Amino acid sequence: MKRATLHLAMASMVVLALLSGCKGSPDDAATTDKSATRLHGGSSNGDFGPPQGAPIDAILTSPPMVPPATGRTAPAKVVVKLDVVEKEMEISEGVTYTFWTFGGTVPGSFIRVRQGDTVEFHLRNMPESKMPHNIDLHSVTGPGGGAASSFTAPGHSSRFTFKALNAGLYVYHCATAPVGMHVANGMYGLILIEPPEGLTPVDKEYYVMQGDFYTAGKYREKGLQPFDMEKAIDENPTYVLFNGSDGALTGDKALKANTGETVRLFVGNGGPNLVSSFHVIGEIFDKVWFEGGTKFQENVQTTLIPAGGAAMMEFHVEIPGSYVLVDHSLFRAFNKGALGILKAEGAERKEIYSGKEVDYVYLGDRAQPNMAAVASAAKAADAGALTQADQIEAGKALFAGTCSTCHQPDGKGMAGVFPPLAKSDYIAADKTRLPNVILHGLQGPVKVNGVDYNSIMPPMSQLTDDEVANIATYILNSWGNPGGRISKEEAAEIRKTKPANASEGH
Ligand code: HEC
Ligand SMILES: [Cu+2]
Repeated sequence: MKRATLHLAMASMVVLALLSGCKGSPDDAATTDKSATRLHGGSSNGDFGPPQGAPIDAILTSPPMVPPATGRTAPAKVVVKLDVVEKEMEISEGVTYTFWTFGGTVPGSFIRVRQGDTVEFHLRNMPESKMPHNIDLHSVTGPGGGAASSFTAPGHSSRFTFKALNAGLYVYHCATAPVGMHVANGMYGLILIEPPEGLTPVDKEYYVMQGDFYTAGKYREKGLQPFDMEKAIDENPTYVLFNGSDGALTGDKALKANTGETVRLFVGNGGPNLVSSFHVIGEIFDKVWFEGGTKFQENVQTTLIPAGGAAMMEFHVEIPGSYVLVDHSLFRAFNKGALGILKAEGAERKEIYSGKEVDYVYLGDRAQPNMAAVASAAKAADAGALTQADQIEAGKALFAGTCSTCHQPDGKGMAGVFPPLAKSDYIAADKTRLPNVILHGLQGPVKVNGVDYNSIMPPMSQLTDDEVANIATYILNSWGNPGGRISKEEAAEIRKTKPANASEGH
């Protein structure tokens, strides 16, 4: 593009700065080291002329990975080929959902180009698809963001071209009616339009995207779960997730970094309904490019990411350990799945932080390496072949997250506060007391093994009937308790009747 115009723009900004006479305002501070970015800001400054050289095939990555920097200094023609794939995947251990995806993952493939690039977009809808789909990229200047020109029936492919005039981090999503449903099924992802000078190199870059999901069954209710339109309209999600599944970023799949490194997160929010209060427990964002735009804010604890919006953030990692990514609307994090881990390795720095892992306190059951036992018990139950041993294995994993915080991993409780479950005469007197207490809680005086307690246990009615049955069966067969078994049908019956000593909550 014409250098003269650029220089003019530059000159007029200098004049403006001089005229306003302000110096060192936070606004200035935020832009000085990247002033070039601002000069290229706005779509009228983003056309650097026709593409140069041979067309380039875009490198697309699946979450949580991010394609490498374009490393280019001139505008290019970039060819993006994205496939729409409808497929059944796990939304949680033992729970599946028919996702509609861009590139076979939720969120869809990450696309990275440079401002001024001409993007030739090919959208292919797999022949196996049942629905037509299209794509609206928020980075497109033009009506519909590409939606009308990309409407693609199953087994077809469409093509359209746009010039990336504005730098920034943008959401793309399907915009086929009913749009909310296509988005709720996972049809969204991120496209980064690098500023012409590129982004400052960092050690690690990751791609994380939040979304809310609406299933007919409860949270973690096993089996293939259909979409629930009523819940979606009421904006009452069953799951709120990072990267499309409960546990997509925990256990072995946690994000990784080393101390001394700078991590950059590209975080989007597909919605369709919720706004995210994105936070990393134990870190402070050194910089946040809020709303995915050009300016950054510094020293931020929690950043708001609107539905259909994004943010870019950087932080330097000083201390090894687990950092927990959450939506700080906390019931979403701990009861609907909006939780991920960044695991940092390296040497301790006691002068900054004294140590002692807090994973467990925050994570509960997600601190477990895997919940495979829970999934295999669910499968066995479906097949009508659930054994007591399956139930005990599954119950053990669930107990670790749900009950052990108070009753302790060895079931011995805590003197004067939490009664023991180990060799409990209260449990031995009537095995149905277990599912009863789990589902309805317990309050008021209770005597266990000759010791009086008078406290409150909250009801754990968020657990499914299977889960209640498995935890109860595990406890009955552990630590000197009398043995026996609770079935999911018994749990379902007990759920319906509320005893007099139930505690508040439901
Ligand atoms: C937040 C702490 C807490 C959690 C979590 C918790 N309990 Fe309790 N539990 C208590 C307290 C406190 C009591 C005593 C209530 C009272 O004094 O009336 C209790 C009592 C009980 C009792 C009856 C007394 C006994 O020791 O036999 C059982 C059985 C029991 N809990 C099982 C469970 C199971 C199973 C879980 C996990 C699903 C669980 N609890 C989770 C705090 C907790
Ligand atoms: Cu669609």
